[in-house]
Order: sequence, then C-alpha cells, then structure tokens
Amino acid sequence: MKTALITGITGQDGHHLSALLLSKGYEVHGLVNGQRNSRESEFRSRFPSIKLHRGDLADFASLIAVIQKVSPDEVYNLGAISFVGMSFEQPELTANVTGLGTLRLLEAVRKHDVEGKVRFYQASSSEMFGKVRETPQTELTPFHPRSPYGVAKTFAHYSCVNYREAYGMHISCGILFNHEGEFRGHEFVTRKITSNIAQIKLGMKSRFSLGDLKPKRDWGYAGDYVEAMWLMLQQANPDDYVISTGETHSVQEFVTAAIKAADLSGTVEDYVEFDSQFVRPAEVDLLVGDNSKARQVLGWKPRVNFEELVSIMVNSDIEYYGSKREL
Ligand code: GDR
Repeated sequence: MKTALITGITGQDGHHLSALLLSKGYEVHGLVNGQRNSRESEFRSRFPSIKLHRGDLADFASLIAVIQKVSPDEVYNLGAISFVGMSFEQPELTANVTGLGTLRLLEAVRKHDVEGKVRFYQASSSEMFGKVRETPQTELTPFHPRSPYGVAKTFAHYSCVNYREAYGMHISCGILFNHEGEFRGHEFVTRKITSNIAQIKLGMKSRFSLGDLKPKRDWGYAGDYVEAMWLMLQQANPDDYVISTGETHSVQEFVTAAIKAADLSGTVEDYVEFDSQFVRPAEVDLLVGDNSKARQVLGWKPRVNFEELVSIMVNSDIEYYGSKREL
C-alpha cells in the first residue's frame, strides 16, 4: 500500500485528491494548520480514515516532523495562500507560505529521503503567466506574474525545477489553470456567482456585486484535474505539465451560463452590480492553456466541459441553499 501526504488537504483540491487516492487504496495523511482551519471538522467527517497532522508551511520544524512520521511515498503540495485578491493585501504572508513554504517542504523531503524514493507534486499555477506573452500558454511560455500570489508561485515553481535538476529528485509541477467545482471556496468568482444565482433562484435575494466582468479564464473541473496530479507522479520521469481545457470564457459569460443553468430569465445586468472593491490593482486579462503535452504523455484529458461545470456548481448550490432555507 502506498502512503501519500497532502498539504492543503482541507481545500477544494484536497477533497477531490483524497477521494481519488482512497479509491486507489492509498493510506492518506494530511497537513492542517489546526487552530485557524475552519474546514477541518467537515473534512474529518467526510474522510474519517484520513490521518491529519498539525503543521504549517511557515514552520520548518513541523514539516520535518511530519515527513519523518509519515514517511510518504508521494507528497502533494497543495497548501498555499491561494486567493489572488488577498495576496495583494498580505503579500509577505503569501510569499512566506506559498513561496518559501514550498522550499521548506522540498528541503524537509530532501533531508529525510536519502534514497531518493519520494515523489513530489507541486501545485504550480497559470497565474504565473500573468500578462501573457503568447496564446495559448504552454510549458515553454515565459512567466510574467501580476500578483504577489503569482510571484510566490513562480518562486515555488523554479525552486522545484532547481531541486529536480540539482538533486535528481522526482518532482513534477502541474501548471493548473482555474479549476472549480462543488467544493470551491466562496471567495473565488465562480462559486460566488453560483451561490448567488442559487439564492436568487430560491427567492432569497435579488442581486449581488462583482468586480471586472471582462477577464477571461480557462475553467475546468477540479475532479478531472486531480487525476492529472496523480498521473504525473506515476511517470518514470518527473516533468512539468499544463493542465487546462483549451477553452476560455469571460466572467460575464460564466454569469450568463449560471443564469441559464438555474433556468432564470433575464440578463447579467438584471442580477449583477459593479463594486470596485473587487477590482485588483493588476489584472490577468486572458488565460487559455494548451494541454497537448498532458494528453500525449499522461493520456489525460478533461471530461467535464464549461456548461457541465457551471451546471454542477449551480445545482449543488441550489440543493445546499434549498436545504438551509428549509431549516
Ligand atoms: P483567479 O480566480 O484569480 O483566476 O485565481 P478568481 O476566481 O478569484 O478570479 C477570476 C477572475 O474573476 C475576476 N472577478 C472577481 N474575482 C473574485 N474572486 N470576486 C469578484 O467579485 C470578482 N469580480 C471579477 C477576477 O478579477 C479575476 O480576473 C484562481 C485561484 O484558484 C488561484 O489559486 C489559482 O492558482 C488560479 O485560479 C489558477
């Protein structure tokens, strides 16, 4: 039986990846920064067999301790300050957790894994492309991050490449484009849209606020994307892969699709008002990824398309808020 350690296990991808690894017979362990983690109790009741360990990517001693205790075959580094908007307000914290935290974890694995057997997955991000140099973006497209989050992820990405080249470690980076689903946090725009549209559908509110509706993203389903993470660690050789759908849609188009999925009448203007507090100091205007390498080498492809993704999220939120309304 293989043993996996997941940082950021209580987040969206941690939920999907935990379910996937358990279905494959793994013993799964997770790192949680307990005192501040509001999602821990929900995670524990959903996955009672998973062992959670106290620790923090900002605390090197805790990382050494958990790696020694668990002695994992595979490490999935999903932990981060992951909300781009917040990274502008807390840039140093973001650099420490998202950037340096990855370096600490790499170093903890390197010190422990003298035989070089551990396989390491890094959650790299399309935010590293930022002000894009070419479209669509590939593994070879230069980075130009536009937020403290993007800068920290770029540092983490190159730290992984450096440890792979310098020490021959089996480290793969998934350059994941936006991926969403029913476990998505409410601070991200897709969940904000689907949860508000669901409440409008149920007559619980009539309007909600968003920032800029023009940015375009390549939105996929998180359940599909965690399969790519696992596939990367099953390859003989480590490498970097773009994981995306190859389709791009604006925030405005996402709202339109959510209105349609909820079977509401009217247009975006009927439900959405502009609020400048959600506009970022620097924006990423357009992201769309070329996933050819992942298709060819990993045999991976996305299964859920844009309309299906919006529908999964809207229906899940209608069910959630419907049950809350009945209480
Ligand atoms: P993103 O996701 O920054 O792409 O990073 P997010 O959903 O936060 O924003 C997407 C786009 O929507 C615009 N937007 C708003 N965003 C939010 N959150 N709230 C609003 O009210 C709003 N109005 C408009 C944003 O400006 C942006 O252009 C996500 C995260 O999951 C990262 O951790 C991950 O690395 C990347 O995707 C790939």
